[in-house]
Amino acid sequence: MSNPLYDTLFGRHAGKTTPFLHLENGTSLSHADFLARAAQLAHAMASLGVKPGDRVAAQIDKSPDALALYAACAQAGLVFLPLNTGYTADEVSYFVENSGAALFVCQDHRRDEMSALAQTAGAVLETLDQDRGGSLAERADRQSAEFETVARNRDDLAAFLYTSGTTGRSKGAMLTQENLLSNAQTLAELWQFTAQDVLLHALPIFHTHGLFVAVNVTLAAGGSMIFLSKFDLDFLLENMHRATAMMGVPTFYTRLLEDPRFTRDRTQHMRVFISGSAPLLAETHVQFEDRTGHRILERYGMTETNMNTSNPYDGERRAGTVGFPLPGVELKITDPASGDALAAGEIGQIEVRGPNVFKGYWEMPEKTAAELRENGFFITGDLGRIDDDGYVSIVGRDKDMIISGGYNIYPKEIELLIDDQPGVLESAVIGVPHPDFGEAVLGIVVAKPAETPESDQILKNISTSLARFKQPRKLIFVRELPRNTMGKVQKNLLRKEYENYTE
Ligand code: MLC
Ligand code: AMP
Repeated sequence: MSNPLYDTLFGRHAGKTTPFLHLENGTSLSHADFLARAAQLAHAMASLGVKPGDRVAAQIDKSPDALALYAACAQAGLVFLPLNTGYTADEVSYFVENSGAALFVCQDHRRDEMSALAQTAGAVLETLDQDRGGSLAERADRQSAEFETVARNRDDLAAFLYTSGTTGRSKGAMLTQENLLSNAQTLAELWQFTAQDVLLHALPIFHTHGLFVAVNVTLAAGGSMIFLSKFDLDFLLENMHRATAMMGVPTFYTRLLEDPRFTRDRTQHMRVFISGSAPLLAETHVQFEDRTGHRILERYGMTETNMNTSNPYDGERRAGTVGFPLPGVELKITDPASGDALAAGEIGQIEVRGPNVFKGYWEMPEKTAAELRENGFFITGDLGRIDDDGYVSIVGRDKDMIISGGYNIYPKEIELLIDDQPGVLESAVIGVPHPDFGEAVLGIVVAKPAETPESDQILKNISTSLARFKQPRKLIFVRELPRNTMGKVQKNLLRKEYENYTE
């Protein structure tokens, strides 16, 4: 009986007493101890009646136990559904309910806040905290450290990741074992990861980048990770000499560059710095090389597809591009209107096909059909071009989306909430340049005639429904929104008008 994802990423490290996770407190956890914990968590979930194929939603802090929960889901044949810890209960209730999760694991201090939504959704509620705290951890402590791996096929679902949409409703992207495994193996080989690698892991583990790229690639190669609970500049600087590789969003690299302590000496032990999730400015690329001698390796991916392209490990890492399609991944540029492939050099929508591309959106056949063609090509919503040498560049987005510090924010979701506020006629939410996060969220609001809604009150009202990172930094009141002849709000004009807006 086999379970390709578990066997390949986790099971084959059974019995290894070498460190897998180097923790902030100076201790480390071996592969064997990590797997024993995963087995205990798998038993704990089974004892709660969770069965193979069930979804397990988890909104928990980053910790060895949080990662072991992912391994436990793989071993028990459960579909892992990690959630951003910044989400409010309002946001979480949709995910738990929509996914039909059998189990919802939350932070211990939020148990009361989450109990009603778990009950409404019919999910068992358990808690998990750092340092092996919480009800699920306590239950796991009493279990056997060996669990019989549940048989799975490569085509079985391994994870759901929710991604918001331009209509404001989040969609559950269904990822199979094959999606995750093929991508991890391809990337590990391409980026030449080995068992000697030590990855500086400062990303959250509730998104593709931190979990399926950083963790899976390390596991596929048998390496280890310096596992930070969150991004911590001082810790990164002090510990970089122990690492060989780092993965981060562009904000990680701009923050490092802003610090004079970040010197060539500190990066001597490093083999590779990888960036993705948001555009890396060519200027950052150049500054980084000037300071350290390293050329950042930029790659491009998304929730629905894992990684699609990467700059080469050996060969020219070209600033401002995301490199070549990964082995096994087809990428073409098409005309958004006709769907026909465009010639090299022309700008159009990026479409991708390969073993990395997801199964579709959970219980949303129309949305799946609109974005995932019958021939297997997925319409990414990104606009790009391929140059004569085959390098892919992303030049914009066909979808209305803001990327702030690597987090995706869909304006529609915020506009719907603002428009609902007393005294508001309508609104447009845009991304404006931000020195740290790349883009920041700005709300442009039109009041109803003769009404004067208060900016602070609106922001306060929407804060209960919206994660902090999605909340507009400011609201600007205008008499009307610019519209084209079709009546569509011209966000490009608003972005231009407020491009120099600073907080
Ligand atoms: C935190 N804040 C943000 C923010 N992160 N605001 C906007 N955008 C963000 N990304 C806000 C907090 O709400 C808080 O607000 C204040 O900033 C400080 O919070 P913090 O927790 O101290 O922030 P910090 O730890 O510095 O976080 C910044 C960050 C983090 C860049 C380290 O956002 C991060 O880890 N980003 C990575 C995102 C990621 O993994 N993306 C991958 C998606 S997968 P206030 O007002 O309360 O002080 C994907 C596919 C692919 O896209 O290709 O990879
Ligand atoms: P997500 O929906 O969180 O998976 O985010 C995926 C989106 O992030 C992609 O569709 C792109 O718009 C963007 N993205 C990821 N990597 C890059 C990159 N290297 N350069 C520019 N945009 C990127």
